[in-house]
Amino acid sequence: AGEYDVEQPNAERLVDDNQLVNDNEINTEKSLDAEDSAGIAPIMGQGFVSGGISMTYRSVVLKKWFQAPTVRESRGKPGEMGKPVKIPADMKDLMKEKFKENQFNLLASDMISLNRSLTDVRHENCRHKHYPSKLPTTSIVIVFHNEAWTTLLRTVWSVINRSPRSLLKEIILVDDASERDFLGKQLEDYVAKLPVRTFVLRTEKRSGLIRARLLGAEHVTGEVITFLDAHCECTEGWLEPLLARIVQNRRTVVCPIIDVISDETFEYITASDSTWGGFNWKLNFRWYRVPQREMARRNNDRTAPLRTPTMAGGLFSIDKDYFYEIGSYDEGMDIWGGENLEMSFRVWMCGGLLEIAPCSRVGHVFRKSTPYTFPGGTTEIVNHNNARLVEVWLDDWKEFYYSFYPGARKASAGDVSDRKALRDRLQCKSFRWYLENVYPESLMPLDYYYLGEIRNAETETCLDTMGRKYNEKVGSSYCHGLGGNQVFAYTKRQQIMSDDLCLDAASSSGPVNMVRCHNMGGNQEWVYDAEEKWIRHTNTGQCLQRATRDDASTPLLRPCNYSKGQQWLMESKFKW
Ligand code: UD2
Ligand code: MN
Repeated sequence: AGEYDVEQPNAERLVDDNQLVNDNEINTEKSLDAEDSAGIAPIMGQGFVSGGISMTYRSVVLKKWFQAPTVRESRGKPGEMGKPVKIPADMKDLMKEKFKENQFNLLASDMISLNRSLTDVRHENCRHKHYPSKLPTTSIVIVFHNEAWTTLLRTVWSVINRSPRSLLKEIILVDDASERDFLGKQLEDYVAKLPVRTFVLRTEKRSGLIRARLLGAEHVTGEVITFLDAHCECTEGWLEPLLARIVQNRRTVVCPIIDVISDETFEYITASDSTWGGFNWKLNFRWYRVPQREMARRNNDRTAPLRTPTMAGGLFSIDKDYFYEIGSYDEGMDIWGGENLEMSFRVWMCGGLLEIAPCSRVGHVFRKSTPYTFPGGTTEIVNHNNARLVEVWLDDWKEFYYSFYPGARKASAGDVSDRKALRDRLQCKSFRWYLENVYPESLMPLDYYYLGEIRNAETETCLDTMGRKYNEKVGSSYCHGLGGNQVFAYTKRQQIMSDDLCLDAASSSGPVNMVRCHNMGGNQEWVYDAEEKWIRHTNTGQCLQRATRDDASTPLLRPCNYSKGQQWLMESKFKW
């Protein structure tokens, strides 16, 4: 029955400073069944989103540990085994000050060893899996702009400490015009001494993460490119499950499960293994619960690779040649945003596969807001990237994006002819094909009669979600023609929907609520009579009527009576 947004992030678990969480019992179900969106779109004001070393690797890892310059300091340091760091009361001011530098608790990060230990958070059955003996080599590409020293180097050390050396070709750091001294020569000198070949590339001017990754990719000598953000921690056995999928099929793009490193305490918190990537009308990436049909396809094996409609974007492996065959990245995209959905649609529509390998787990520091500048304006840049994405890949469904978010029409996509030519050359399938075959649970309905405002003939007001949330009454207000809360789709399934909300009436006398769309008809089924202009609720046989004077902004159900207050016009300025 459709998909459900994953409730509330992990914040609750971290609130009580004095509470000692028993971290050896990491429960995949409970701890982060969470992450509304795993921190994606931090800038749009959207809510975002064990036992140590396993036997097989113990000797290898110990050896690596002795090569680490910080190993002697790591024992007894805060944060070991992924535990939260507690900042002493007299350091709270300093903590707040340092938080601003990167929008995470830098003081905490600086207290933790670069080599900190983590629990083995994998599902029990992952530990005994056999992978092909001949896996491809990979190069790790990490791009950063003004990253903190300790998060960057902890990312690097976690790769070195937890990847089989034979598979690790090199680590490529791409400095995207950072303005911090320590990321200059000091960084180069440091990485020169690492036990794995590591080097720093630098963009000439600020290029944004997309073009920075393209620069990194050019220098890859491994067979597979693995991208990571600069504030990650890889856990035991993270790499093999990614590479193994590419051996199976070189057109597979594979992501780990992205666990959460708390931006407040740096605690390592496991994420749910039953979420996949989706997106809403505004093209924000979101985590949703994996639908039953995909669970069934995997024979309910929680360790089997999971096909996901979209990826978060930062952490994935891809065959190097395939990366270029499939069109690498859109060079016309700036700074941040959009490239993850662009690549997701492209991979699926052009013959590839996008998966999450649940036995691969990598932590990432999700931030609530962005620490760096967006030269040219945050909204402008994200809208520009999204415009490129929708113009090339979304076909007719781009209207959901533009209607819902009319401000985005002002953004210029620039010249997308190369990307359209790529789509032709690769003979990619349509967005309809994607919705039908990859993502039938999408919030963008496959077939719909109407998309736009719904205006009452008598009051001239429009149905309006009023920005309310789930299970609240639908409202109506002055028709502003600005989309957003006043845009509804009337779908072939006879839903009246706005993003993930559907008009829903549970009884003939009760209110008309906005409820998470379940795609099963029932209380969410409405018949629009284009003659009478009625919106008739199938289950109760009643008609939607304008708000009364007592409750001025809440339309309700009443017996159908041919009054003007029951006439609703679906004929807005929007294209449909
Ligand atoms: C998520 C992705 C991120 C990217 C982004 C959409 C994860 C965990 N993260 O956002 O990889 O796909 O969505 O674009 O899936 N950076 C630069 N130059 C810039 C801006 C950023 O090099 O101009 C670096 C930055 O230092 C970081 C990486 O790019 O290492 C990703 O940026 P982020 O961490 O701010 O993005 P995040 O995790 O919010
Ligand atoms: Mn990140």
